[in-house]
Amino acid sequence: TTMAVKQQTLHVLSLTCLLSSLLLQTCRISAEELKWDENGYVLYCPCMGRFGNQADHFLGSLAFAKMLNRTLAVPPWIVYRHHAPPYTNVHVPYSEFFKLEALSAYHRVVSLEDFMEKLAPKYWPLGQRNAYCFETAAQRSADKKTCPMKDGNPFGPFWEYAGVEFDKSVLFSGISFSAYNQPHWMKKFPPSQHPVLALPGAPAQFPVIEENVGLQRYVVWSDKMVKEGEEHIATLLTRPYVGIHLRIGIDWQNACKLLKNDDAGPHFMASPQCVGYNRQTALPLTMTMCLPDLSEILRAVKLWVKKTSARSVYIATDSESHSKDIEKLFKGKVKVVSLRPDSAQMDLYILGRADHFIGNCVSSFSAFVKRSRDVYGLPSSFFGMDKPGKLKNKDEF
Ligand SMILES: Nc1nc2c(ncn2[C@@H]2O[C@H](COP(=O)(O)OP(=O)(O)OP(=O)(O)O)[C@@H](O)[C@H]2O)c(=O)[nH]1
Ligand SMILES: *[C@@H]1O[C@H](CO)[C@@H](O)[C@H](O)[C@H]1NC(C)=O
Repeated sequence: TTMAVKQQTLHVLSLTCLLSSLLLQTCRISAEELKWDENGYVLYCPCMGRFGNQADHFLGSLAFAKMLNRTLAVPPWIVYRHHAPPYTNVHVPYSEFFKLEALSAYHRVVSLEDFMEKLAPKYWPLGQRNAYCFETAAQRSADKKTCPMKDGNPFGPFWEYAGVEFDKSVLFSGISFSAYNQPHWMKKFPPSQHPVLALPGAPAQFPVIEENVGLQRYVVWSDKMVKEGEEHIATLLTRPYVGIHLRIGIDWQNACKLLKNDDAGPHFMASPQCVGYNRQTALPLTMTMCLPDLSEILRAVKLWVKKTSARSVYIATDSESHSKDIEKLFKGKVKVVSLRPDSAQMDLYILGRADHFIGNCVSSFSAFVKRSRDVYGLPSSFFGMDKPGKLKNKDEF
């Protein structure tokens, strides 16, 4: 029966298609002929870090493509599923999580998948697929002249997913991705001779530079994510709710140790988001900000629950949730929730919609939430820093 239903649906579909294409010509949505952009394309592998890192790099890459007036081929997210099936990297198209169209308000984009399927066969044919990289990167290859596009994980699997073999390498040096170098890029790689700039990594800095933080406004959740997220919020939480991000797992404990050992200074991973982007005027970065202990977690949660009259707390965590300790704080009067099994993107969504958010200063996962909330003027603080950008925790509230 299912087959029959499917057949029938197909029938109806093709009929509707036929009709509308005759009458309205609207049946070409999928075929809405992607036009080749004479100003060229930027392709890159989001080959550094996990979601938060990839998101930071994405914003910078979007700005880079706009700077060169090239269309950005938006890559999928690389999700590392090495401890659960399918025990390998998963490539999740951008539009699974976010609206591709929303990016167009800022700049021209196409998904890497569409680029490869609909444009590459004709305009970027086999035999003409150049890789572009820094000379220093090519130094690592056997002949010292080949870009290491597919060497190792996640590089190899990524370009395999995209279906790309590279034919030739084009090397560069003495040029950065900053706005200052725009004329250099245009002169060195005019789109007429270099239509597709395919790069082994993001043409961007980590963490995202201050001037690109605002591009977060174009990263808009997909309808599917919104629907699912709102359902979770409605069933699990009572507003107002405080959302917290606990980045306290073993990998993070090790990362934060670097702060103790050498004098790393206030800029460490995503910390500019709370200490300030200017190195000269940056506030000190404390161990508590990197790795809050249980007493700091409880202090901050108590403060903000009280301040916002919250009726529930949402905990997103990379390991332990401390939900029992947090529940005890409020003697059962505040509902304490975390999602199991957890999903990074669902956590990000729910944290983004909280009435108040307490994040981790050094984590780019927290930074994604902070930036999204800033777009809508929603309040955020950090463990170890109640007022971002201000020196002391203020007890005045
Ligand atoms: N579901 C979920 N996953 C988390 C949470 N915190 C961290 N993770 C996972 O850990 C990863 C952390 O890597 P990033 O997103 O790049 O962010 P980061 O905190 O700067 O961490 P590093 O990459 O280790 O520097 C996330 O992408 C998630 O996969 C959380 O609260 N919930
Ligand atoms: C940028 O590229 C678009 C699309 O190719 C083109 O229409 C536009 O004129 C270009 N702008 C500049 C300033 O070159």
